[in-house]
Amino acid sequence: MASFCSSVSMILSASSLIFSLLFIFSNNNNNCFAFQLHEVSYHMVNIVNQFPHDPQAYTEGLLYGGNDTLFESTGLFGESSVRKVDLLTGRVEELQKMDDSLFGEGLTLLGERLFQVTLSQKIGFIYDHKNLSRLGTFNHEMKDGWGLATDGKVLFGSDGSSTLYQIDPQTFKVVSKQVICYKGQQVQLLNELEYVNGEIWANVYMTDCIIRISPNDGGVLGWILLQNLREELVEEGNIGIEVLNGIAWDGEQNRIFVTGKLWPKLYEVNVFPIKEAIEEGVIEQLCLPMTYRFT
Ligand SMILES: *[C@@H]1O[C@H](CO)[C@@H](O)[C@H](O)[C@H]1NC(C)=O
Ligand SMILES: *[C@@H]1O[C@H](CO)[C@@H](O)[C@H](O)[C@H]1NC(C)=O
Ligand SMILES: [Ca+2]
Repeated sequence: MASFCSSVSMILSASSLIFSLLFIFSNNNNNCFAFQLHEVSYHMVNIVNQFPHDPQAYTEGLLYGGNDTLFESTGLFGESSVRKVDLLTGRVEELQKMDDSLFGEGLTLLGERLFQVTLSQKIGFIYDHKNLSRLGTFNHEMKDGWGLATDGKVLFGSDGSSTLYQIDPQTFKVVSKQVICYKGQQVQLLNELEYVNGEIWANVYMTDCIIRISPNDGGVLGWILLQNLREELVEEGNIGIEVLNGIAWDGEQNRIFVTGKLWPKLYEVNVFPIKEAIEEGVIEQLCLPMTYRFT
């Protein structure tokens, strides 16, 4: 009887704890559960290789197209373009300049076609991957056009919010969407995307962090901290560089490439686990600049 009572009271206290946690987080009105779906891991990078990158390229989309070739989308009004770039030399082999009224954003390659979204508009463009000639346009249902990636079936999209979208590549309708949360807080400003070995990786705008997301349930798998790259560029005297943005995955050779807006270099990086425990609040400080705080 005593054990029955204590287990009931344990259940009651456990459920009231869960209730109060849910209350705290729903009070924040942020659609986040208090618990994590996955054990979150933390990684850093070291540099395996570095390649030249056009320091005028305001990188908004990046992907690997095989045969040491990258595809890149650049932004800014009057400067936007889609490019085919030689990895080793950074040489721009093909360039399709966009209309001055357009701001290029996320880019992905599905089959032989490149899909690109644009800032502040619902319009996207489709290009032939060989010669970058424009094949058509589409309209999407996201609030804005920031990042794009694909697993070869659906398009994954971001719009600067905490939502990761899955989009039908034929109809461009949103087929599902997930709010991405870390420790009960929305991860806002999801930007450039990459599908990497069954995961979605996203640059968080204005940070040197990449978040790893499970496309199955929207749960956070981990964080990759890349502060060392921009620090190195600044130490080398590159004062005009902007934020980290642009992840490309070579699935054949399992290589990860990253760059940033106006960065003179593109890095191949090795991602490795951080040995030390991550102190409370560090990830929030480094990776969640827009977090709503309970103060
Ligand atoms: C790979 O790139 C090289 C150099 O640009 C080119 O000569 C070659 O034809 C390409 N191969 C394929 C399969 O596209
Ligand atoms: C680009 O390639 C496509 C498909 O191969 C072809 O139909 C089109 O004529 C080419 N455009 C130019 C400008 O070469
Ligand atoms: Ca990418």
